[in-house]
Amino acid sequence: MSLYKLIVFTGPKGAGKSSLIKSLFPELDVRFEEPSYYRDYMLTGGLAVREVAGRRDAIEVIMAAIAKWNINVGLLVVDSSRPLEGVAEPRFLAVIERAEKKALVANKVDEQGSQVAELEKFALEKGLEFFGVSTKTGVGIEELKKWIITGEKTVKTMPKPVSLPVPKPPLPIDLVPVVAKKTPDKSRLTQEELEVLELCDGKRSISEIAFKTGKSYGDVKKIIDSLMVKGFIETLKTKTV
Ligand SMILES: Nc1nc2c(ncn2[C@@H]2O[C@H](COP(=O)(O)OP(=O)(O)OP(=O)(O)O)[C@@H](O)[C@H]2O)c(=O)[nH]1
Ligand SMILES: [Mg+2]
Repeated sequence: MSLYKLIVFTGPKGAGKSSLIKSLFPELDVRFEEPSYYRDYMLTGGLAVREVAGRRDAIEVIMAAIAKWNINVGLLVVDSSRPLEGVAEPRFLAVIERAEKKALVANKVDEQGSQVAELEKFALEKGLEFFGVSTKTGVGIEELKKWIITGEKTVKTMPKPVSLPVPKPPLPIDLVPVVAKKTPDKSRLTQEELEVLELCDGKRSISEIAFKTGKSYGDVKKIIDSLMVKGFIETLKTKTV
């Protein structure tokens, strides 16, 4: 076993691993050229940061020794502006598999067309915590740091994708959210999400929920999307109006 408890950063080349290390731990003298295999930075308190090279050959070599790594936190860092395919390859998941705490970090949420919702859904499926961040704007960095250090998460925020149009009802069709048979713990939902979830009875449409809550259709749709990602809403039925 390694002497230090490791905070491991893995993920495809150019995802922003080095930038993220620098944003989280500005005191470190971070190098930006890709490591041959991995590069360590010492923190206080018996912790060390380890950046793993994203190349396939490097990860193959690393996997032979990984059983000896004492991984406290495993972070799969991905560029959220790139297609999901190729981002979450099994080799990256294997690197953090044995970590005590693991998370998918969607970096570059400042970029156009950032695929935050898809990545959050993927994280949920794989049992990973999820963080949307930008090392460029600083969004989400403090929340991620808090979780790394304390294991606690502040209010769950979904960074808004840049300039995606607010969905409008495909008139004359309205959508009816159907609550999942088995729902996760509601304690992590926001007040707004709880309010909307309460009104989902399998009959009420999004327009009707919007009317009841005084919110716009687009706002309710966004809340419903978030509830879907979190596993509370199973599907959306269409209803002709
Ligand atoms: N727009 C944007 N660009 C970013 C962000 N974070 C990093 N970058 C850019 O992404 C590129 C790669 O960043 P690095 O931090 O070197 O990524 P890396 O994963 O360490 O790369 P390798 O070690 O070469 O695999 C650089 O040009 C960064 O400036 C971000 O939040 N937003
Ligand atoms: Mg790097």
